Amino acid sequence: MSEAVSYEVVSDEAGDIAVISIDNPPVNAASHAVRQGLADATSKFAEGSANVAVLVGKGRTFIAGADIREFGKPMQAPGLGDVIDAIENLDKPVVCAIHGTALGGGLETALSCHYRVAVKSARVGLPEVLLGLLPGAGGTQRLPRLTGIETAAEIITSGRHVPAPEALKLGIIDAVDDGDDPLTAGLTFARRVLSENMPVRRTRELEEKVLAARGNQALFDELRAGVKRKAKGQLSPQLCLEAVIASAELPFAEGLKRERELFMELMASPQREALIHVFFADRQVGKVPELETGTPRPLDRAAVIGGGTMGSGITVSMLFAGMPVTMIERDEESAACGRQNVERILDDGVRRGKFDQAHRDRLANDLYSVSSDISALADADIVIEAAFENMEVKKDLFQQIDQHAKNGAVLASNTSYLNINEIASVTGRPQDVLGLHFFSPAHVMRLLEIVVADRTDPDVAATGFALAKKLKKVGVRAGVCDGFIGNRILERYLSQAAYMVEDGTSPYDIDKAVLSFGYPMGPNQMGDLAGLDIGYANRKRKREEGWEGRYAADYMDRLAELGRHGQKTGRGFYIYEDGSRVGKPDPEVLEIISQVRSEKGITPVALDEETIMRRYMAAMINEGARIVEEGIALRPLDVDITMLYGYGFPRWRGGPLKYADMIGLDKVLADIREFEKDDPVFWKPAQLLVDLVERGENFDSLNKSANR
Ligand code: 3H9
Repeated sequence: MSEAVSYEVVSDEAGDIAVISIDNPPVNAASHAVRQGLADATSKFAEGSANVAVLVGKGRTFIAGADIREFGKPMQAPGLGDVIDAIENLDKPVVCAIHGTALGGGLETALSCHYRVAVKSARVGLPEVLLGLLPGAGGTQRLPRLTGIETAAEIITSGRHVPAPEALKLGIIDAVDDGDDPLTAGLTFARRVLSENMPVRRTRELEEKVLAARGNQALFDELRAGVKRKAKGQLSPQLCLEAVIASAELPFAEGLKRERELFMELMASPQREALIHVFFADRQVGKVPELETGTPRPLDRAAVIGGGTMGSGITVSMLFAGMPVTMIERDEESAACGRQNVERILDDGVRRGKFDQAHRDRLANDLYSVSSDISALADADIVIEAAFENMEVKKDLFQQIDQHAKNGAVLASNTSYLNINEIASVTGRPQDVLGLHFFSPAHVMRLLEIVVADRTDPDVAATGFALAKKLKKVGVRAGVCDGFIGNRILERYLSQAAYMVEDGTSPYDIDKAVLSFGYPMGPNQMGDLAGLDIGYANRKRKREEGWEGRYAADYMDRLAELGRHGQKTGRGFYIYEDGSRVGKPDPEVLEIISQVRSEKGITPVALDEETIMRRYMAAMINEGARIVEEGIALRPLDVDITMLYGYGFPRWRGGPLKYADMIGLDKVLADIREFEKDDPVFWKPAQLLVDLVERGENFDSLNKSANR
């Protein structure tokens, strides 16, 4: 028996009960040792005296799935499918006792047992789709036999975790135990099996629900259309559904074969590689040096300065986390506006059914208060300034905050571009200052850039990460520079998009290319949503500050000057009729752009979709590389996570630097060198990119060496 699985027999009044325990911390993943141990335990039980077995996990969870770290390496026998078959084929019943989570291969193992009991807090699911895979050990064939194909399709294509009480209703498990000890729950159920002489019940033999759907093409087509709509270019949801449909259309053994073929297809796909990169990057991004040396400070009360869009969104995200927040505005009128903004978001939550009126009132009245007196921040553990994006305004506010904040309070600025060192320098406590860059709408968007300035104390940085966790956000560590990680990269690819338009490509073709790459919207649609007047104001500021480089936004200035500010004015790059959020292309915009081109003497050359994306991505990757090279991002994976959670980069492409690795850094560099011939200022290759190509390494080698 392997060390990861133990086998013992408990003699009970009801008879002998075998207990098979899995012990493979942290999450009992079904790695080789577990599979071997289960295979051995199954044989032992088959030959032994016990009449029933309980399969249970030790530690915090039942099996959380196959061991993802083994993917891509040669598979060591026995495979999980073989172990699962052996359990199901037994002639004596096995009861699976679930706590924590039974996910992926974990639930598949549970489905091969003859009965399933779970503690109340347990959750089950087949989340392989989120890794670009499908359940490859019989899950797509067994789950529909318990729930019917529509429910199985929903669970498998979404990957959601199903809470135990719902799993009971859906027929996935047989009982929910009131206690919290899975072994006790399993033994209680096993005694029932013995006393009631409950038979071996094999999931694969339960045919009724799948036969009910056999040949129902209309249902299959409807399911296919639904999945295609949601999948947006992602392959795994579509193949998950095909495997589920096979459970209705084919006998069990053939269905399993079909599942295996589709599983192998996904295993070989770049989407699987990208999504597994994201799975590990999600878990690595929070591992930063300050969390090793620093200790988070308390986060019991917060103050937010500013009640505009950002201030109210930040306030609401803290209210959602149960934190009392005092919002501070400069006068009574602005304070009233701030309250209105917060209440509008809360009311919207009630309207959408996210919470009820009583909860809304508790957040608005008990946890939230607003004041026009800055000294009201005196008892806050953390103060977040979310005022107008202007250095002088911020410096003035930080001087005032410094006067009133209590000792040890964390002082944060929600600036999206400005220098945190400069802001910190006006206080007598620069060690307590950091940047917390939220993304709009702040109560929805999951990204939080945690900007660690030169003198930020590790405890303060650690508090930023603790806040991210509390708000259920993804904290990414960033260094100080104009735009930090995300906006600095954004500026580069938006500029590139503007250059392409000025040189002859239609803005609508750019949006189309970016959409078909997998983004939810293109850069010009995004401009319309954000407001073209905002970019216009920023460009004005930059020009006043002596901005250099090729200027390609004349046509955008022209649009803004014509009052085409985007969705809010019904016209921007697109026309929005009758308040619609879906814009239509406007020939007048193409006219304006072509006018600007001829004034500048540009002979337009329109690029095809592939070239558009090569340029767009190369701009993003080159700047990402520079950001890593300068230490603004700790690792390439921090750049990936930033672009995934804050800027709509398609998750199944892994983030820009993983994408670069997958197409090959030598190819990206060759593209940049080619573009450099026409525009050497914009396209200077990042030194890190050049070095990695020379060394035959890639961004992931840097991730790995940083995480060692
Ligand atoms: C599958 O099953 C395929 C089969 O259908 C077919 C086979 C033929 N493997 O998330 P946490 C690590 S595909 C290896 O921070 P939590 C994780 O990296 C699998 N490692 O904890 C982390 O390591 P570190 C389908 C894994 O409490 C540590 O465990 N299953 C695996 O917040 C703690 O993880 C899934 O997709 C794994 N399967 O959440 C479930 N899982 O400390 C994936 C975790 O070094 N797992 N690790 O950073 C999860 O969703 C969450 O981990 C879970 C716990 C909810 C279980």
